[in-house]
Amino acid sequence: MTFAKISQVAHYSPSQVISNQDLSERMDTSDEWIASRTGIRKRHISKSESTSDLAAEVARRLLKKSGLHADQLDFIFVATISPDSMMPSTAARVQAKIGASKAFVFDLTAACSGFVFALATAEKYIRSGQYKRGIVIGSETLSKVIDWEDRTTAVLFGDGAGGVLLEASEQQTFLAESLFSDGSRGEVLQSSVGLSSPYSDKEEDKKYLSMDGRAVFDFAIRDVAKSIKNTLADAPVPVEEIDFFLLHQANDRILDKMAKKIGVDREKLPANMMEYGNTSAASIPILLSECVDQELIKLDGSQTILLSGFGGGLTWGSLLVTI
Ligand code: 4VN
Repeated sequence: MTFAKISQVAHYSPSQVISNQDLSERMDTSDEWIASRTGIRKRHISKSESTSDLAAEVARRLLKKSGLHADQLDFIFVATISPDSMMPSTAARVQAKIGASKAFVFDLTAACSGFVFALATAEKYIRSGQYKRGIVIGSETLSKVIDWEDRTTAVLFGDGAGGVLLEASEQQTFLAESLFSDGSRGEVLQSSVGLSSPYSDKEEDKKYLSMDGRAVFDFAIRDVAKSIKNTLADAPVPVEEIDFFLLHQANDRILDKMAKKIGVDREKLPANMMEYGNTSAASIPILLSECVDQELIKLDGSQTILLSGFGGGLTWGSLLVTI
């Protein structure tokens, strides 16, 4: 039997940092308001790099750390809701930038669950036995889809990218998976492609990302917390033996509530939204890579972690993996 394992992690974020204080000079908000309600203190915002530039840097870092050449990759999947273009895909741009000539590549759109959905997808390709090695990246330049006049959303989001190298393994490391979507509630969090035709009588799409914060908040603490609880109840590993719960970095108060609801110590839910804001599909792999940099996570096969994404679509899902 062939299984898949996460063998390397990396992240990259643009160097320009915008603080809450900086934002308060542009819109009616304050560091106190943003930090106390969300935990966010700053965010990295790209000056000139695109989503594929950030993702390509993550790919280069993954290759460097693992001593591999780009032509040894069988696939590249990029999860994003802020692609450079619809065609070519962001993944195709990454392929060209790093010279991964043997890979097949595509983007996957599942908002803040994108990385978890893409990793679950990649794991199946490897487990099929047909592909040995690939990279899965979450990358976003949300700064380009945000309405910088709207203080209810502009303060929440940021740019960045993270990813993993996934390789064939004899050991089973993906222990549990549960993925969900509810398109009927999709409008509570939307970002359009913004195109129209002179022959269409359809109302023009909203230009920017918009969110019904209350509805998304309730969804997170109700539906997502419940699904994580169910996943844990069915998992082959007792909750106490799970080392870390890496949840989508949307809001620190939500992480407090989730920890209580799922019955785990808040110390087991690391957070970095204070530094990056909400980077949608990139938030979980950036957090994972930072945990490895800080040696909380060792990449030696000795730990078990839960990855859980939730957001636009609506989409939500969790993966329990040995790492
Ligand atoms: C998951 C969540 C959020 C989210 C929802 C609401 C929210 C983040 C509303 C109340 C406001 C503070 C901010 Cl839970 C977003 C995504 C999208 O990635 C996913 N913040 N807030 C307040 O007034 O306190």
